[in-house]
Amino acid sequence: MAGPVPIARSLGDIYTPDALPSQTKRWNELLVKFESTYGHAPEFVSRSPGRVNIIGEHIDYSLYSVLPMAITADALLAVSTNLAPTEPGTFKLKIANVQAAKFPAHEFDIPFDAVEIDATVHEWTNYFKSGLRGALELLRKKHGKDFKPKSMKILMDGTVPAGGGLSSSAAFVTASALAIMAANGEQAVDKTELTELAIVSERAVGVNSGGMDQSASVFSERGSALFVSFTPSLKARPVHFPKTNPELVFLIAQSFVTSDKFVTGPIHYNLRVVECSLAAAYLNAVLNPPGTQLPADAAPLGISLHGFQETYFALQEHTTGTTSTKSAQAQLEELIALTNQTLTKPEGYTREEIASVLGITVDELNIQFTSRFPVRAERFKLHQRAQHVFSEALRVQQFMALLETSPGGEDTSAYNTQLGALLNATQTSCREAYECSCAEIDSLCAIARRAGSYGSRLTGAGWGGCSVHLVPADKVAAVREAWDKEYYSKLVPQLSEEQKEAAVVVSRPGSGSAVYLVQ
Ligand code: NG1
Ligand code: MG
Repeated sequence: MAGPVPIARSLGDIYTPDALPSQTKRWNELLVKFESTYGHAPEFVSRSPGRVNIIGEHIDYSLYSVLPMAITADALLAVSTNLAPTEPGTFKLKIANVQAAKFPAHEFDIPFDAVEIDATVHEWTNYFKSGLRGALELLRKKHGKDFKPKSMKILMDGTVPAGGGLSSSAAFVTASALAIMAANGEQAVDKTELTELAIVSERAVGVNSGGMDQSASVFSERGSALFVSFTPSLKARPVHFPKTNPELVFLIAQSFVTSDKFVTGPIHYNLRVVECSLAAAYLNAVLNPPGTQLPADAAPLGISLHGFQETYFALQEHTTGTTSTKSAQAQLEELIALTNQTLTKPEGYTREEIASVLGITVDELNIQFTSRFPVRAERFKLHQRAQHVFSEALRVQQFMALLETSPGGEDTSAYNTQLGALLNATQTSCREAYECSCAEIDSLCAIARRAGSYGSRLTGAGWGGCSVHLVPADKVAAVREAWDKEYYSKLVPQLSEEQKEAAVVVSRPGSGSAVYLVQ
């Protein structure tokens, strides 16, 4: 799994047979467009896919393991380094997009050592620049601080819908960082290095994200999902689904509600990140001995609910002088009970209340927790957020345990139902405790379940975007029909034919990042 990003020799190395014809056409169009834009062929194409998350929602930034898989939709960057800088001490970037009307072309002269990103404006090239900034840091570490980056001409084609919960941003940032590494002569880009730099880079665009998407985008392998864990260090391993009868299929359905983290971060995504770190600090202050410090881990705000779990159980062992035999699942069950006893205010906690429990001033609290990314809230719902995170981390463990047991027997309906029940429980928790669903996603899930889905839930950040459904293969047509009748037809005339076509896809686990050398 670890090791260098593969160099693809044919598109068959990248796409599943069913996707190949349409992708071949798209790649040819990209190469032709590059030539007509820049006057010559590109040297290579860097590619990173979007992902769908199967289970483990909103827990990556609390450093709990997650189970996503890559999808066919991806970001492609065709690149050439045949370009001279014009200003001394700088390199040049020419960047264009095949969707020129939506994403206008730009030219930049960038000083060797300072990539400026204005995160206050919503500009598509910011994602490229954030990958650029991270990749250059890594290149300077490797080759010395006087490293001179190559100038580049770039043409992008992205098919992951933006704001759709399928991680268009991570696909773009990882493809960008990979393109820059390859353009600067790196023949073997290490997957872990690329992922870690993309995680940190994406935060430069204004979202305090976890590391699931970048990991899924870089590490995925065709035909399997990916189990990603973040502690003690980033690890990803392929996971296969056992053979079942009826056979299972993942369907992804768009809600067409766009949720843009860049715009709504202060009340949605970034606020949840803050609430989870505050919950960790609060539980630590109440449940651990006075003065206990949580580990400064790689979570966005430096402490995490997972860090609290580790510290809490390590201290328990220390005081009782025993070595804990508690399984991860038993620990999480205990944490759920402790959350109920400790965080008793469903209406949430004010800054003053939290600061006084932590023994710090409100100013100190603001500096530590809410200064990096702006958030807007009177009260922080620590009980609900911790409840969701611990129970979702537990569901991931339960889901993995099921995948590791054989379904057994001729008919595996009971096993399929158990898998689905965990997905349904995630949706309930996301809707009620984490408040990251929306009426449209709830409705897509209810319709799908009525038509035969075992388990239906939002995927990605939520508040709109996409949903994922575990459906028996023989019910796919019925579920599609039900959505058409009860959901999509009601959105007409807002939806174009093309959108309607793309609204529902059968998701086949695709491959991760690759560099494709153009002959
Ligand atoms: P989306 O919005 O689907 O890209 C986001 C985060 C993930 C994870 C999920 C929720 C980014 C780049 N990604 O995914 O890290 O926290 O929400 O599980 O912000
Ligand atoms: Mg994203």
